[in-house]
Amino acid sequence: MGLVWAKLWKMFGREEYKIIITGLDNAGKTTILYQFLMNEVVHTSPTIGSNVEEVKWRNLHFVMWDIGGQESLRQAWSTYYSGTSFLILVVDSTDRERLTITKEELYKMLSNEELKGSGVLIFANKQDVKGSMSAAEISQHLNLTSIKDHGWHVQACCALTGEGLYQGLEWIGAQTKNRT
Ligand code: G3D
Repeated sequence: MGLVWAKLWKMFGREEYKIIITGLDNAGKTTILYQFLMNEVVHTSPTIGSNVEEVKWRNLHFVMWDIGGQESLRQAWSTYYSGTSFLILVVDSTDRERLTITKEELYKMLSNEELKGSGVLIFANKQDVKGSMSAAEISQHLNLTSIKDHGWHVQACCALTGEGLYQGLEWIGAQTKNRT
């Protein structure tokens, strides 16, 4: 992963990027974040709310939290949206039952003015589990083709092995190039 990051570092250039990592609890967000940051010294900001974690690595600023199940805190989350370049939505591809909640939350976020212009990367995680939904299935359930006002990309991955994660970040890297 160190090499991966060296490549990404070049890809992202010198500009600062804020990346929100979100998804339901148990989707694999923490595993993904720590796969990205493995072997790297990172600066973790003190947690502001009990469900929000912030990590800074070079010019990347990650904000991570769970969506769903925490209605009372949800209003405060939009305060973290400001200045977000990319939204990473992590989906547990084995969790068919809660995909509807994920969908609702995704569209709620996309309709937020502060996230206007942010690119959306959807990780279809846990592809190693037999019977999990494919990236295409998740894309269909989430009706991603209806999203016209945000760039989006769906990527199959397995956070445990790291498979697919780099391809997802490559898409983000390419998007940053398109913007400049
Ligand atoms: P969260 O931060 O979104 O809540 P976590 O999710 O990163 O804590 O992961 C929740 C559980 O899913 C963890 O298992 C983790 O190991 C597992 N997990 C994450 N990614 C994958 C994956 O790609 N494949 C499989 N099979 N499991 C994954 P535990 O048992 O520690 O709760």
